[in-house]
Amino acid sequence: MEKSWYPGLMAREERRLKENIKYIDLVLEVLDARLPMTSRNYRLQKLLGSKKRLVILNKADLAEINLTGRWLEILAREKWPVLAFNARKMSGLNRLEKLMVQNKPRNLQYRRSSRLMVVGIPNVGKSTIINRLVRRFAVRTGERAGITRGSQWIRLRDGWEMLDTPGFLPPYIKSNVNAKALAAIGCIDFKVVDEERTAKWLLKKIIARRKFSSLAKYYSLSEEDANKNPAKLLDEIGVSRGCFKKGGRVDRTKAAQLLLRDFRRGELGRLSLEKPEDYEET
Ligand SMILES: Nc1nc2c(ncn2[C@@H]2O[C@H](COP(=O)(O)OP(=O)(O)OP(=O)(O)O)[C@@H](O)[C@H]2O)c(=O)[nH]1
Ligand SMILES: [Mg+2]
Repeated sequence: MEKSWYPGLMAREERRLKENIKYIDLVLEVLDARLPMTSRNYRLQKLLGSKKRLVILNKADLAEINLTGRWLEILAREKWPVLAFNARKMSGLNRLEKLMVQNKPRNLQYRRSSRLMVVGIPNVGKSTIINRLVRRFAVRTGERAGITRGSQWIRLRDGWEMLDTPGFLPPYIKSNVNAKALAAIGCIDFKVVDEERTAKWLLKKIIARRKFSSLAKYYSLSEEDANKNPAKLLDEIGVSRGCFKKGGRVDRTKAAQLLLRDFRRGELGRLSLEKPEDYEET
C-alpha cells in the first residue's frame, strides 16, 4: 500500500503549510468525527509542533453521539480544547467562537490581529467551516504581504484574521483498513482503493455495528439479507436500486457508488467508523 499518493502535491502542500504556519496564532484542526484518529495526519502534528490549536470533530451529525462523546473525552486529555461540530449548521458557531475568545493570544507585539488558519485532510469540511466563519464574522477582506501568493487574510470581528485557504495534507494511510475507512468518508481517491472494495468494507462494518436495520429500511432489503456476504448484499442493493449492466447482471461498481454516496449524506443513519477501544493497547 502506498503511504502517500501524489508525493509531489504532498511536498508542495507541506511547504506551503510550513510557510504559512509561522504567521498563525491559532490553528483550527479539522478531523472527521466518524474517524477521529485516522483522519489525523501525524506529519501535520509534527509540523504544527506546539502551535496553539482547537480540534474540531466535524460532521458530528453523521457520527454516533455516544462514541463522539467518548472521543471528546479522550481527545480532551491532550493539550488542546476539542469540540464536536456540524459545519452544515450555524448553531455550533457560538461554542466555537467562545473557544476562540478563550484561546486568543495575549500580549501580541505591535497590537496586531490574532491570526487563524484551518487545516486538515481532504473532504473533512475545511472550506465549509471557513465559509461559516466568514458568513457569521467577516468584516472585510484585504490582501496582505508576507503570505504565500494566492492566499488572503479575511478580517473577522473581535480582532481576528483568518487565512482564506485551508492548509491541507493528504491523509496518512497506515493499513488497508485505514485506506478503506478513509475512502468511505471521501478522503482518498478511488484510484487507491476502489468503490467496490470500499463499499463491501462499509457493509461489513454496518453489520458488525448492528446498524443493518436502517440500511435494510433505506434499500427495502429483507432481514435475512443481513446474513449474506458483503458482495451478495451489494448485489441486493443494486437490484433494489436498478443498477444493472447490459445483459442483466448487477453493476456492482454503480451499486457501490450509490451506497457510498448515501452513506456520506447520512441516509443510512449515524455511523462512527472507529471506536476508542480499537486503539487500546494491544
Ligand atoms: N453532514 C455534514 N456534511 C458536511 C459537514 N461539513 C462539511 N460537509 C460536507 O462535506 C463535503 C466536503 O466539505 P468541504 O468543506 O468541501 O471539505 P474540505 O475539507 O474543504 O475538502 P477539500 O477542499 O476537498 O480538501 C461537502 O459536501 C460539505 O457539504 C458537516 O458538518 N456535516
Ligand atoms: Mg476545500
